[in-house]
Amino acid sequence: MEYQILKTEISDGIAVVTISRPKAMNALNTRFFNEMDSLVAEINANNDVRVMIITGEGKAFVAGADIAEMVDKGSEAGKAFSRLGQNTFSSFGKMSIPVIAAINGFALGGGLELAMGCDFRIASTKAKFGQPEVSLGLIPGYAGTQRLPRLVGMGDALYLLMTADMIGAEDALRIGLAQKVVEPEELMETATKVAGTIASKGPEAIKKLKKIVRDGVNTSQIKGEELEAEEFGSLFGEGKQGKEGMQAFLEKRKPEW
Ligand code: CO8
Repeated sequence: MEYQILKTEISDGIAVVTISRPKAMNALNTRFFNEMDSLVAEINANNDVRVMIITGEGKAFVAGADIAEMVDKGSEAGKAFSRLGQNTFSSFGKMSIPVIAAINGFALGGGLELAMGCDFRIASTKAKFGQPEVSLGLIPGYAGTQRLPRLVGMGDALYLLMTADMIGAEDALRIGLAQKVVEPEELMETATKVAGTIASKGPEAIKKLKKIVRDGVNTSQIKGEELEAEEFGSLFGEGKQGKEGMQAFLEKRKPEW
């Protein structure tokens, strides 16, 4: 597909995807979702990519769903637009590789929902977070009502959802919405460094971790522990990456994955 909104650079196993529609604060339209679905499929098929980073161009990460595109929709079309975004953001969790949001500026509405679909979030001190949908007479439609309470707890989630307050990066860090906050000029360097650290670890272990943690929170602890034991065991044995990692430690050398 020919990409107009997404710019992707791949180097050293890290794909940096920049959402680039800065005149509209990177607002999410149908074209964005089509491009992102296509890009996720391409990256899924590329075994050289070990981590994906998503960021935004200009002063916004993403300032929400495209209000101009949504305003004339009827009920069924609104529901379909909600489903479109839910599916795209869920696809980040289903990717076998980690997906990091590098939040450079406004992450509002659908933009915060996009960031919450990623595995974790690194923010610039200039980032602003919020779910302003109620100001428009709406509610979040890209799984924000479901992901926010799971990430930050019921009280902080309902506060943000009901007040539409925008919070800064330090508050986002405090409630667990961001995992790291850095100066704006250090954002991409930090995100790439974190991605590089992850990319240097056992690739199979990273993929299994993502799957077990994400599947585990949606099941019972007993089932989650069964899944963990199963996947733990699968890393042992001749030719397995766990065997190589442990052997390399004992032989005081770097593992060869
Ligand atoms: N959609 C469309 N255009 C937008 C959006 C948006 N979400 N955000 C900003 N823009 C446009 C502005 O209209 C403006 O365009 P123009 O230059 O043509 O007038 C341009 O971007 C620049 O914006 P501002 O002039 O407003 O820039 P400021 O720096 O003054 O303000 C803000 C920046 C604070 C980000 C401000 O633009 C703003 O409040 N934006 C809207 C934020 C918002 O309400 N987001 C939530 C949208 S609803 C949503 O995301 C629901 C998700 C679920 C959908 C479910 C599907 C049905």
